[in-house]
Amino acid sequence: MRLKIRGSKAIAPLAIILAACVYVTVAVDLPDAKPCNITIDASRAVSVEWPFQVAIVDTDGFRGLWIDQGAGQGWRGVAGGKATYSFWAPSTGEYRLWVLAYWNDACTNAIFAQVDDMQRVIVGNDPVFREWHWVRGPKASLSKGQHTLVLSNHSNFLGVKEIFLTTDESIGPTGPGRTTFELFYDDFNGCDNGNFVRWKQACGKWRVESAHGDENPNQKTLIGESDGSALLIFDEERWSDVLLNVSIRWDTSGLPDLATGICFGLENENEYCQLRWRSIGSKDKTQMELVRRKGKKTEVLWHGVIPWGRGDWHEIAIDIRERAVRFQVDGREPVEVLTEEPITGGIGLSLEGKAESQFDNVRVRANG
Ligand SMILES: [Ca+2]
Repeated sequence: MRLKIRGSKAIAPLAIILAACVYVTVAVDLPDAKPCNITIDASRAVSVEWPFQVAIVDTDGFRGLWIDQGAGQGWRGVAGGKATYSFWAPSTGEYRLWVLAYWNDACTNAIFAQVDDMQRVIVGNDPVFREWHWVRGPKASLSKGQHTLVLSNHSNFLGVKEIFLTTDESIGPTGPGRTTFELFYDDFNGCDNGNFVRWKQACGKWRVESAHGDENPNQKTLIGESDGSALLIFDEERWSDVLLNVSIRWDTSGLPDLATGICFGLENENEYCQLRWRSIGSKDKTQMELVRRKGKKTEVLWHGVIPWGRGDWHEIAIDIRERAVRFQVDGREPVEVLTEEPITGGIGLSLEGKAESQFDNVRVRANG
């Protein structure tokens, strides 16, 4: 296994930092304040199982890991395949994983990653296509010593050139390729006729439809339908300190007590924070509320009446900090609410009453 320090000019100073890391951890074996970086050449796997292969993956002749188009998607159980890497962590600490990746399209933009016996997670689902770029993965708590990373087949028609682990959250990888802080993205246009199987349908009816008829049949949106309540959740990951964006089209002119909402800090289908828009029988206004739900208890943390065109798409931005939520509708003046309890968890989309609502472009990005 070859580990290299990125960039020849950086070798001397980084080698000094590395040496410092090793010295301190030998002495006390505690996390080191100085950053430690590990770069793994994706073409240097200990073992590679088809449909992964080591191939020349770009026009500069750079070798990397590759899965051919049509080889089979792992998430559907069509094909397996994995690449196993062994690497040395020079210091005990929390390491952020980054992957220098190439995705062809929205159907082929993710890979599974597993460090040691930790939970396997999805890396990717970002909307950068046909361009090498750095994708931010999860954190791994590593002790000083030898570790194993397994990349396995989630989608096909993709490549990986490098893997980078760092204890420094303030930096992304250097070197070629843009950096994306996308953690999750779904525009519902995707593959397999609007695949949204990553979401869980807790209740209500959910479907993906073309939003613009024959004009643009490839542009699809998610439609939620409720006969009392509807909830769609994504709880594979627990997020905090993130920016959540969602586009919503919701008719507010119906009966009072109809509502649609965006959930975050979701523990389970009965426990979450929610930004929701209640119908007040108006064609151009809605009652917006920030609530925290715990079982049957609903606590309203903030409320206000805001302008809302019933036939328009509205852009919602929710900045989720550890004990604060800052939200913004259509780029207008943001509202900030402090919370007593920390906010960490999955996300969701919801409806209340006999109602229908449209959602699109759900995006989660790391803050900073
Ligand atoms: Ca869409």
